[in-house]
Amino acid sequence: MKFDVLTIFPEMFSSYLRFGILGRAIEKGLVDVRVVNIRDFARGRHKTTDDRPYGGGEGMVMKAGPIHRALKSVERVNGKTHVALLSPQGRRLDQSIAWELSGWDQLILVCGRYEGVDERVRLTCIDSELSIGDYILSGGELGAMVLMEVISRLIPGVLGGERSNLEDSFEEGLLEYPQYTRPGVFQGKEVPPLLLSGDHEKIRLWRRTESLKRTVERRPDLLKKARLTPEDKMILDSLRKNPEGS
Ligand code: 4GY
Repeated sequence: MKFDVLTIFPEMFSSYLRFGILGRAIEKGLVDVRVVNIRDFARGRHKTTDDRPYGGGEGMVMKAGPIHRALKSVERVNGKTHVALLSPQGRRLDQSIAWELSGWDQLILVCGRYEGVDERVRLTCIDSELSIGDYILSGGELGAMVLMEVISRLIPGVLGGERSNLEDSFEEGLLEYPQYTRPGVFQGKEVPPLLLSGDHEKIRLWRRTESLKRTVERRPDLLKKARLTPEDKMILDSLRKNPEGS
């Protein structure tokens, strides 16, 4: 997967991209990220990338020309390229949209700032508008980082073989079960003794029950789309009778 990010703040990406799973994926060549400074395509003595809004009002609008020229400068890979603008007006990202986007060979991510980008950029250069959530950021950069991370994790080889995405219960539309590590007692709270029993079938069933319990309590909306097994349905039935889930 190739990502090209267009931004007026390219330095925001340099440290983030060096660390963690995404950093390693780049090192391994599984993911390629190029960051393009929109200002390099601005004109005039002041290299301005923004201007006052037609019709008046607060703030500034990103000019169409620099973004358009920056986009033209991006080399298109052999394959399918998709150009996305990060904005709260976009289609809201979730795990299934991430899977869909992972099918492209190249994603060009345009990061806006100020009050937004000139509408004609969206009309002439943008294939889709994407939002990472219903809140307002100061720019699209954090959205681009979230998107690159979420999509990279879906690429084969990016997560170590021992931890595939498919065992992630979130991938099935459920919340994760609680995790414990040493010490066995912390602030008077014990690790559930079952986890020390060595009975792997009992542990699997307990974890699945905890996942389902949490999802029912915190995110019942997720259950509608979740991929539930016959066993899950039995667990949910018994939780309805006994919500503590003994
Ligand atoms: N939410 N999801 C988001 C955002 C900031 C003005 C356009 C979001 O993706 N991006 O809030 N972006 C705005 C700021 C210009 C981007």
